[in-house]
Amino acid sequence: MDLTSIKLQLLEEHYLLCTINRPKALNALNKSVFNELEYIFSTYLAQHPEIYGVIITGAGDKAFVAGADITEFSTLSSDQASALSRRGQIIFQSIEDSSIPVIAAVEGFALGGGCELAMACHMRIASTQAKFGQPEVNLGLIPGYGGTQRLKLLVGKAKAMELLLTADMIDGETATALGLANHFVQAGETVETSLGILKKIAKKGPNAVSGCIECVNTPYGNEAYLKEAAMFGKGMVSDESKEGVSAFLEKRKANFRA
Ligand code: CO8
Repeated sequence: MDLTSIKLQLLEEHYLLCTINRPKALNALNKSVFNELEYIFSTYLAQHPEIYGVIITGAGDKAFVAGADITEFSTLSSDQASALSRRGQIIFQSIEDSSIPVIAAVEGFALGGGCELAMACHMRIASTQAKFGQPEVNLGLIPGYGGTQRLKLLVGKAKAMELLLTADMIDGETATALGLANHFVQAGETVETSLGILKKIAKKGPNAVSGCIECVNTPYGNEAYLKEAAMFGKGMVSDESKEGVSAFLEKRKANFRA
């Protein structure tokens, strides 16, 4: 697939930098961006096992992503809007369910669908330029790409309610204090910080990493505990854990990707 709205760049051979590349529209999520995100997370990554982790960022210095593309809204029927919302939810779910880690490097605005995209990633790195918010109520709308659910999980019900109802924008430092972002860094340093985290994770057991992602993503409850126990058992007899345990006993570093 020829990509026109997302730029792909391989960093240090194993890390995919995906740059949403519509800076004139503050990287707003139009149909083309969604088609390309769908392709990357459903097809491209499956064809490239040499990729150990993904960073999503926005082109230019003004925005990560300033939301869904509002210019596509005016002609939508109710059914079409619901269908687009559901499609976006499914594509974002494929990011959240990715078996390799995905980090959002947020410089500038992460608003509406942009904040929702960042929240679908496994972690978020915010710079001094970052601004997060769910401004949909300003448009007489609600979030449609999972924002009401993921924001509540990340910052708790009370703060999520406040951010959703007031449409207040918060800076990167506040987002980090609330748990919406993992780290707060200087402007221009989010990709480098994300890469450092991905490189650290790449040294761990890849199946253990994907197992953690899957278990954390399973809604709290008995089913999640059962899944954790089953995956723990499977892991115990895997080559990966044999290497990890042997390395510990032999006082050497584990090499999971030999
Ligand atoms: N969609 C389309 N174009 C946008 C968007 C957007 N979300 N955000 C900014 N742009 C465009 C502007 O129209 C402008 O274009 P032009 O130069 O052609 O006039 C350009 O980007 C630069 O923007 P501004 O001139 O407005 O820049 P400012 O620095 O003055 O303001 C803001 C920056 C505060 C980010 C401002 O642009 C803004 O408020 N943008 C809209 C933010 C917003 O409301 N986002 C939420 C959108 S709704 C959503 O995401 C719902 C998701 C669920 C959808 C469900 C399925 C349909």
